[in-house]
Amino acid sequence: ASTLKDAVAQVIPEKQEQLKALKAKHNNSSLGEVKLENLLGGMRGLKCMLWEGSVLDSERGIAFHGRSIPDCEKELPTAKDLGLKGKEMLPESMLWLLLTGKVPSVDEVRGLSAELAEKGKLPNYVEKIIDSFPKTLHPMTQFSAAVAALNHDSAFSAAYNKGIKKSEYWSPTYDDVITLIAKIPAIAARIYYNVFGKGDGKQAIDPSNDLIGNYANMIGYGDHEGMTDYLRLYIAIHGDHEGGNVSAHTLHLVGSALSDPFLSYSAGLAGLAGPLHGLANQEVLGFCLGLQKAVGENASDEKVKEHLWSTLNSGRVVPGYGHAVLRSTDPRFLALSRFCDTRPELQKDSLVQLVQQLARVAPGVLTEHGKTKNPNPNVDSASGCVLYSYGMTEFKYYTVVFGISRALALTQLVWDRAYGMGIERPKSFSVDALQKMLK
Ligand code: FCX
Repeated sequence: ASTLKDAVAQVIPEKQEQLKALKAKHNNSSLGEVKLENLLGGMRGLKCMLWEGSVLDSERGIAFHGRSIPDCEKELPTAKDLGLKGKEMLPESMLWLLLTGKVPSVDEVRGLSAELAEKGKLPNYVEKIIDSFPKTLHPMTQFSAAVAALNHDSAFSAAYNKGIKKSEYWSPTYDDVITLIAKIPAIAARIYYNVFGKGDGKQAIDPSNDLIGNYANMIGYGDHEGMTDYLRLYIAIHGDHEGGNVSAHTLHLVGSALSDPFLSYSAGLAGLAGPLHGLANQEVLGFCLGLQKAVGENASDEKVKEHLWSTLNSGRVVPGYGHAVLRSTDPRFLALSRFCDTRPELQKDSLVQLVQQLARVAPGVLTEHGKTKNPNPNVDSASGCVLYSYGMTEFKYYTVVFGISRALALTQLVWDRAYGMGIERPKSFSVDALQKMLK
C-alpha cells in the first residue's frame, strides 16, 4: 500500500505532460462563444474552468473521474471493508479517487484514515477561538472563522515565505489540504457542542476509526450505526460537484491568489452559507414539516398535490426540486433514497415516507405547472430529512454537515498548483461599455 501523497506524486507528471501537449496544440482553440446572457446569467454555460475531480452531465449527473455514484458504491472501499460497523463507502475512498483518479485498495484507505486521525486534533488556540463565539453566532460563521484561523500553521504559507519553487507548490498545498480535512470533524463537533450541547465536548479521536466514525462519535452518534453510515454516504457524494458551484468556485478563486488552503476554504464556506447554495436542505425540511402540519401525517396523494399547488400558486418554489444544470433526477438523491430503502427504521419514518411520496407526486405537478426545466428531485429533497429523522433536529447546523463534505473539493487546489494555474482575472464591463460593444 502506498500513501496518498506518493500516489498523487506519481500521477502528477503524467497529467502535467498531458496538459502541456494540449496547450502546445490548442492554446488558441475556441471552446465556445460568450453571449450577453452568459455574462448576465451568473456565467451559466460558460466553459471557462478547469476541474479535475468531477464532471456534471445534465442527464447522467455527477461522475468522479468518469465513475458514477453507483460505480463508486460498487468499487470504493467501504466501512465494512475496513472492518468497521456499517456498509457505506468512506469519504476517504472518495478523497483518494478525487486526487488520483484511481480506486484505492482497502489498505491504502486504512492508512489514510489513520493519517487523518493522527492529524485530527485541534490546536488549543483554535479551541479557544471557537469557545469564545457567542452561541447565537451562526454555526457557518463559526466554521468559516475557525478554518481561517488554522492558517496560523499553514505549510504552504511557510514554504512560500521561504521561497519554494513554483513546481513544488503542490506538495505543501497537499499537506495543508490533508491537515484541514483531518481537523474539520473536531471543528464541526466543537461548534455543535457549544451551540446545541450535544456530544461530550471533548472531540476525542480513536486512531482505529474512520474520519466520519470519529466525527459521529464526537457529536454523540458514535453508537448510532444508521446515522454514522448515512453521514459517510452523504459526505462522500456531496463532496465534489464540478467547479462552477459557489463554494467550489470560491475556494479555487481565492486559492488562485496563492492564499493557503485554510483561507481558500474559509471563503468557500462563506459561499456555502448562502440561502441559494448550501441552505436548501434546511428549507426542504421546513417545507416538509409545514406540509405535515397543514395536511397531517400519512396524507393522501391528492392532499399532497393540493398543498403543492397552493405553494406554486402563491408564487413560491417547491424546494428540493429542479436544478441549474441537471435535467433528470439527481443521482445523489437516488443514492440517499436507496439508503432509506435499506433501513427499516427510516422506512417507518413519516418524514422519510413524505420525501418518497413527494418524489412520486411532485414531478407531475411541476410538469403541469410548466415552468421548471427539471421537475425531478435534487439531493436536497432528501438529505436534511434523514438527519432530522435520526434525531439531528438542529436545522441551523445542516449546512455545517454539507461543509464537512465540500472539503473534498479542496483536492482541486492540489491540481491547481500542480498545473501552475494562474491567478483568476476575468474581464469585466460596465453597462455603458457593453452598450458600445454591442451596438
Ligand atoms: N418549483 C417551482 N418553480 C420552479 C422550481 C421549483 N422547484 N424550479 C424552477 N422553477 C421555476 C423557476 O423559478 C423559473 O421561474 P421564472 O421563470 O418565473 O423565474 C423557471 O422555473 C425556470 O427555472 P429553471 O431554469 O428550471 O431553474 P433555474 O436554473 O433558474 O434554477 C433552482 C434552479 C435549483 C434554483 C430552481 O430549480 C429552484 O429554485 N429549486 C428549488 C430550490 C432548490 O431545490 N434548491 C437546491 C438546488 C440544488 F440541489 C443545489 O444546487 O444545491
